Amino acid sequence: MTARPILTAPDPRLQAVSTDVERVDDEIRALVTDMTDSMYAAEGIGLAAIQIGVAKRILVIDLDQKEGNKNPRAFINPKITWASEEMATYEEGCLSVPEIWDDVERPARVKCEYLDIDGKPQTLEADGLLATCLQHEMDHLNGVLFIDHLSRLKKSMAVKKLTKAKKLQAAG
Ligand code: K1U
Ligand code: ZN
Repeated sequence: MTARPILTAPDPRLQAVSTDVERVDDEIRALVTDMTDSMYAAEGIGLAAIQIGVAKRILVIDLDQKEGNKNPRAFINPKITWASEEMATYEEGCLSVPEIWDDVERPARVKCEYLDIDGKPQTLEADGLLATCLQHEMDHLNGVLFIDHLSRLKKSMAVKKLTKAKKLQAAG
């Protein structure tokens, strides 16, 4: 299918709160394929629909992409139903926040309910990088970026860097 361009911050569309998918049909499955292609083209391990400008509650994740394998998973209307009190810190990056990486602390384990690509309800208990990636992508569905979890100073430095990069890009 098609790898679509990925929105980068600061773009107001990334702050949108995405809405639930009403029916998992062929149109949604085609969107999931485009999302997966876009994630692979950008060499990411996750992507939320809003990152390609579609405000629907869909995310794709493939942790095996790091090793060059393909094992994509789609999560439609995902909900975190439980989060551990134990926290874990990972250095996070984001395809919509290019060239910025920083430590973010989040619950170490989560339980998640979602619809799969066939519209069937599924549950998943995740830990490690999968738990972090799920929470990072779920944040996108609520208009939140990982830099929103950083200190005010670190976030404003990141926004300045991103704004400058966009200006340079626009100047050609
Ligand atoms: O933009 C995104 O939401 C995807 C993001 C997911 C993520 C990464 C790290 C921690 C939490 C969430 C990325 O995929 S950034 C690129 C990346 O992590 C990566 C790419 C190639 C090899 C290894 C890592
Ligand atoms: Zn991201």
